[in-house]
This record gives sequence, C-alpha cells and structure tokens, in this order.
Amino acid sequence: MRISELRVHPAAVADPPLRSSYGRHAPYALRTIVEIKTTDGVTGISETYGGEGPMAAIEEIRSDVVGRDPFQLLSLWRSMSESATDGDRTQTMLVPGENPLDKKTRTFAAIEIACLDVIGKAVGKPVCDLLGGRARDNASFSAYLFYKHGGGGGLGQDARDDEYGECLDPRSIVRQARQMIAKYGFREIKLKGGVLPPDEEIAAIRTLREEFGTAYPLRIDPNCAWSVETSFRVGRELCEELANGGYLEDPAPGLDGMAEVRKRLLAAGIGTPLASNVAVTCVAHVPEAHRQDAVQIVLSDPHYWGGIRRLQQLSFLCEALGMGLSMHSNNHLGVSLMAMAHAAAASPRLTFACDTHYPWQTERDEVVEGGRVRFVDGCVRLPDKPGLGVSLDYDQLARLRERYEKLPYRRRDDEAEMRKHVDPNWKRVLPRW
Ligand code: GKR
Ligand code: MG
Repeated sequence: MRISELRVHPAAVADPPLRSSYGRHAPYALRTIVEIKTTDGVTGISETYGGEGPMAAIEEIRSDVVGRDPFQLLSLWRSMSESATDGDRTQTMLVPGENPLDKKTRTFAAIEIACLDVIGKAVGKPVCDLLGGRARDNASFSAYLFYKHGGGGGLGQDARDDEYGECLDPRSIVRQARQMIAKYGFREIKLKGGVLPPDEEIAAIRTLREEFGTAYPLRIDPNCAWSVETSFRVGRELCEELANGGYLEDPAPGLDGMAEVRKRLLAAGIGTPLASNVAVTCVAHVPEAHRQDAVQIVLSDPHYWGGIRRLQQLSFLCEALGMGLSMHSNNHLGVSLMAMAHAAAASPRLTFACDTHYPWQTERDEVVEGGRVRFVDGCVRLPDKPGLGVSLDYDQLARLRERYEKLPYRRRDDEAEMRKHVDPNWKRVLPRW
C-alpha cells in the first residue's frame, strides 16, 4: 500500500470572541483538514492548525509523503529537517500553530494521524487499538470556560447564535459552566484566566467552587499573565479550591518563574500542582521542567507534540518521572476531537479530563459526516469503528473552504482583534499583573 494522494483543505470555523492573555479570538478560527488516499483505495484523515504557515509546511513535504508506505513514517520524521536547532519553543509569546519552531512536530503529526487512520481502516481496527489497546473506553473532557464578549462568532449573515452571552464576571462564568455541564456532562472545570485583574478571577473560581462543590475539580490558566509574586498569592488564596484533582496552569512566564512559584507554595505548605503547555511544549523540555520541579503536570497535545504515538511515549516518560499528564486544546473540529480521544485512550498516564474547545463551535461548522461528535457524561466514547472512527462531510468541507477563501487573514492574531474591538493600544504584556 502506498500513499497516492495528499489533499489539504483549508477551513474557517466560526468562533466567539473568547478572551485570554493572548488577546481576543477573531470571528473565524483557521483549521486545515488533511486527507491521504492510498493505492489500496483507503482514505485517512486528520485535522491541524490553519492558515498560511501550517499549510505551506505540509506542502513542503508533499513529495516525501506521496509514494510513501503509510507504515513507514520513521524515515519521514528523519528526513524532515529541523526548522532550527535552538530558539524559543515555548508558547510564552506565540500560540500553538504560530510558532515556527513547532513546524516539524505539528506537520509530522498531521501526516502521522492521517496515516494511523489509514492503517486502522486497512486492518479493521480503531487507532487506539493499533497502539497496544486502550487504557480507557471513554476519553474524559473538561468544561473549558472563557471570559467572552457578546457574540457567537461568524460575521454578518453567517453569524452564529450567542449561546453563552457576554461572560465577564463570576456570575456569568457560573452560568456558562452550568450551561456547558448541562449540555455535555463535563465533570472537571477549567477557567481560562489572565483576562481580568487577579482578584476578579479568584472570585470567579471561588464562586464556581460554591456552586459546584468539591466533586468538580477546578483549574485556572492565565497563560503567564501573572508575576511570580501574584502567582504565589493566587495559589495561596485558591489553595482549597484548586485541591482535589485541580491545578494551577502556567501562572507565570518561564520555567524559572514556575519553579519559583512552586518553591514558594511548597514553603507555605501548599501542594497545588503546576501544569504547563506554555513552558513545556516538547519532549526536550520535560527533563528540565522535572529537574527544576517547575511543572508537575505536562499538558500534551497530539497536534504539536508530534502525533498520537509521541503522546503515548510522553505518557511513559511522565510515568517514569512521576509527573502527571493532561491535554491542551485549541479551537478544533470533530476530526481533532477524535484524534485527541484516541491519544488519551492510548496514554495510560493521562488521568485528567482533557481540555477541549469543542463546545465553542457549532453544528454549522462541523466537517464530520453525521454532524457533531457526541459527549456522554463529559466523555467521548472510543468507537469500535476502524481508524479514527469518523469520515468527512464534503459539502461542509466545501462551505468552510469558501469561507476561508473570503477571509482577509491567514493567521491567528488575537492582539489585532483586541486593538480592533477593545482597546486601540492593547499590547500583550507579560506578566500583566
Ligand atoms: O483559545 O485562547 C485560547 C487559548 O488561550 C489557547 O490558545 C491556549 O493555547 O487553550 C490553550 C491553553 O491552555 O493555553
Ligand atoms: Mg494552557
């Protein structure tokens, strides 16, 4: 079996004006759907970051992908040049998908996941079962809450309903959590912070705890918006709320900053674990994060860590180092959701509910045949179908491509959106508080 065709579909996906320390989401998030066809007539699919950079990176390896045996990916990995040997691979300033130094891992991942889908379909097995079997039958996801402005995403006639309304204070964040939990059944809650002054975010976490009790572990992620001092203060003030399966995610910039926060918390008798997808973004970062005790929970992501197999290897590395493992997300559709679910199922160390942006997208933007992937009690059930277990709706794909072609932008720029809608002088400053 050989790869006979590589197809790359750009997609623009309506997205509400969500806020984070990176800025504000644009009305459409960009994604790319990858299709691999083989000489045996099997088609494999995957989903990755969108826009010019990620698409050009796939084009660069096209000639090395077409003609290849989908089982032989090690040589593809080895033949792909490192975009650089040093440089800042963190997400301190750049969001995933926009970091040029992620190019190799994210581009390889897009091919690897589509090839696993091909192999699964060729042998009649789900992807997680190709990797040794599942550690769990259901991949659990968290309610990923965001501060947001009014608006449901999309533009003009193509605007989506604003399901959650404006959410810029503790009461509306609780309302958002209630709606999301009622709809999807999530059992863990994450609040994207770094948007409002820390005391307001502390109040939001406390209100969530009052409303949901200790049965729902809580996490907050300000994406490095806080200084070491502020991170320590928030960690101390929220020591009860973030206990019992919760964590404090990327409070301060850099491994040194995170290590100092940890040291101060431990000295104050607070064991809240620190998680990271900002300071730790690749396998090479893990040993140093462990050595400094800067991070106790690694936030993996098959999209930019190098694919599903790489995630499984990371699971064993974290186990050997005594570190926890969770999963990061960015805006995505159902193909990515299934890749994330298979990666979670194949990674025994991944015991936290994974992040997902899926609730922020709608039926009108789904490219999976049969519509949105269903959650039951906050989980995606691993299908018994071969491969990832989903296929493409080509009419939808064409609609999302048409929208993409009409858009004036080709990369994510949350700072520009802030300047356009919130404050003409807005700049990302770290730490802000
Ligand atoms: O969607 O704005 C967002 C998030 O801030 C995302 O880009 C982050 O990468 O969710 C991510 C995180 O946990 O840091
Ligand atoms: Mg994060």
